[in-house]
Amino acid sequence: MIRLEGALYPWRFRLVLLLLALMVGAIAWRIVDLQVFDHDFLKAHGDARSVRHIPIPAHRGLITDRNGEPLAVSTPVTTLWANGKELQGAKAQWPGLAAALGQEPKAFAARLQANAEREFMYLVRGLTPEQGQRILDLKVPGVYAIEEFRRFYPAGEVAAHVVGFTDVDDRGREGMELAFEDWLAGVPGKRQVLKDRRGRLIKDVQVTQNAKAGKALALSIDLRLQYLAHRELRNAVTEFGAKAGSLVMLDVQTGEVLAMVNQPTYNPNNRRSLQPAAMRNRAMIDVFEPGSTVKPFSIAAALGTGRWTPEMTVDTSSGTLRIGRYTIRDVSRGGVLNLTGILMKSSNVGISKVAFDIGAEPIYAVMQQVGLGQDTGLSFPGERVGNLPNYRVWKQAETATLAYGYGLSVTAVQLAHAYSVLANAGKNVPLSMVRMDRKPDSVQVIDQQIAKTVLGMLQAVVEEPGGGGARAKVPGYHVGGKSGTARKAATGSKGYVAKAYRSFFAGVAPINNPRIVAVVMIDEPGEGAYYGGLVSAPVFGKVMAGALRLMNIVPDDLPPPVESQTAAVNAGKGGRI
Ligand code: 59J
Repeated sequence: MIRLEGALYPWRFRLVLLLLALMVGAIAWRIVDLQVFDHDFLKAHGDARSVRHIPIPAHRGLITDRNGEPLAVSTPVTTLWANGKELQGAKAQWPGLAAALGQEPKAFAARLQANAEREFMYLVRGLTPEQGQRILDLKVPGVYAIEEFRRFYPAGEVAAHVVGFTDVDDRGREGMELAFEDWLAGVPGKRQVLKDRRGRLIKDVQVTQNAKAGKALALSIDLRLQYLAHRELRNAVTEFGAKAGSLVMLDVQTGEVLAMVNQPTYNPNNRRSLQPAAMRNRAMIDVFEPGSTVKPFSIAAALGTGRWTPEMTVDTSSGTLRIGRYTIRDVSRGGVLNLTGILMKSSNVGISKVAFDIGAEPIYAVMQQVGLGQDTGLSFPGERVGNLPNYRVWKQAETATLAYGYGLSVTAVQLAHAYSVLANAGKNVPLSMVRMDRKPDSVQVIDQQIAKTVLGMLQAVVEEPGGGGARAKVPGYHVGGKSGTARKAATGSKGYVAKAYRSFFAGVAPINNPRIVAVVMIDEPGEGAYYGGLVSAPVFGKVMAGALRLMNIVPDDLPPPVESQTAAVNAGKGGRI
C-alpha cells in the first residue's frame, strides 16, 4: 500500500495527479466543444465532402404541326462517361468495353491512356437506354452514366428551317426551338446523392427538386402542305438548275403560316456535314427586290386616290419611258393598256406613268400598310425586316422603279403577307408561326372594294389569254396571281448582274372566297427558262391544287352538272336493284 506520508517526494506525486486531472478536463472540454458547440459546422463540412446535388434533366416540350403531328420529340438517352484514373485499374476490361461501344480497341486504349489523369471524360453520348445499360452491366470500374434527353426531328429536312434544332445541351439553337426556348425548355430538378472522395456514387439519397417539364408547342404549319411544298419546290429547283428557292403558304383569314420551305435544306438529325447555305430559312432571313409582284399594290394605291378607275388607259406602245438620264423599259410591247392590261402585260412603262400621276406618297402608304419592308412581329431568329425607303426621299425615277418593285427589299414571308391583305378584302391580319385558336384582330388598310377589284385583275392575269399566269391555274378553282422576273442587284457595287434572275409567283385561291395565299421564289434558274411565269407559276399551281384539296376547300369553279349523265347514273343504279 502506498503511504503518502511516507513518500519520498509527496509534492511531486500531487503534481502528477493534478496534471493528469487537468488533461482529463481538457479532453472532456474538447469533446463537449466538438459535439455541442461546433457540431453544425463540422457536420456541414463533412457532408460537403460526400453529399452532392446532381441535376435531373427536364423533358423538353414536344413541337407538333397544327394537327398534332410530331416535329420535334425528346427521347431519353444515356450518356456514358468515365473517370480516367479509375479506368487505369481495369485495363483487362478495356477490349471488352471497346467492343461494346463499337470502337476500335487500339484507338480506344490510346484515348483512355491519353486521359489517364482526367477524372471526367465522355465515352459516348446519346445511346438508347438499353444500349447504355448493356455497357453498364459490364461493371467496368470508372464507367458511369448520365441520363439525358435528345431531340429527334421526325419530319427531317422537310420542316428543318422552321423547327430549327437544339445543341448537345438541349438548348434551342435555331428556328422555333430557339424562338420558344423559354416555353419549351422546362426547369431541371435536383437529386441529392452521396459520393466518396473520388466522386464515386455511393447512395442516391433523395430528389430535392423535381424537374419541371417544358411545355408543348403546336406550330401553325400543316405537315401535309409542308411535304407537298417541299417536294414541288425541290423538283423545280432541280429541273431549272437554280441556286435556291423559297415557298410560303398562308391562311388568309388567320395569318397563320401553313407551309414554309426552302432549298437547299438539311437533315437536322444528322448535322455532321452541314453546309451553312443549307441552313438558311431564306423565306424570312433573306431579302430581295420583289420586282413586278408589287405592281398590284401600286394599282391599289392608284384606285385609292380616286384619280383612277380600272378602265382608264395609258399608252405604253413606245416600250420605253425616259426620265432624265434614266430609261424605263418593257420586255414586251403592250400598246394602250387599262389597269388590268398593265398587270397582264406586266408593263413597267404603264405602271410608271400611273405612279407619276399619283406621286410617291400613296404608293408608299399602301406598301407600308401591307407590311412590305416592315417588321412582321414574328421575331423569328435571324429574321430580316428589309427596307421600304420613306417616300420623302423618292426622286422622280425612284417613284417609278419602286412602283414596279425595285429600290425596296422584302422577305418572301412579307410578300405573302402583303398578298393576304388583298385576299382578305383589305384587312391586315398579323402573321403567326404558332397555331391560332381564334381569329386575331385585323386592321382595314385597303378599301374593301378596291381589294376585290385588284383581286379580279389578278384573276385575269391567270385566267385570261396572254396574262402571263396561265401555268398557275388550278382545275376546279378560280385563281389570281402575278408573276415576276427580276434581275439580281449586284452586291457591293451599283447596277444589276448580267443573266442572273429571281423568278416569282405570288397568288391566291379561291378567288370567290380567298383562303390560301402562296409565294414562290426561285433564285437564279439557270437551265432553260427563267421567267416567273414559266419557272415559279407551275410550282404555285401544283402546290395550291394540293393544298385546296387537303384543306377541303369548296371548289368555286366546278362545271355545272350535266343532266343526261346524272340521269344515266341513276338509271344504272336502278338497273342493279
Ligand atoms: C427584267 C428588271 C432590273 C432593275 C428585265 C427581266 C428593271 C429595272 C432598274 C430584263 C428580264 C430581263 C431599277 S419580263 O417582272 O421587267 O415574270 O413572266 O429586272 O426593269 O428597271 O431580261 N416578267 N420583268 N426587269 N429590272 N431595274 C417581265 C418583267 C416582270 C415576266 C415576263 C417577261 C422585268 C413576262 C425585269 C414574267 O414583270
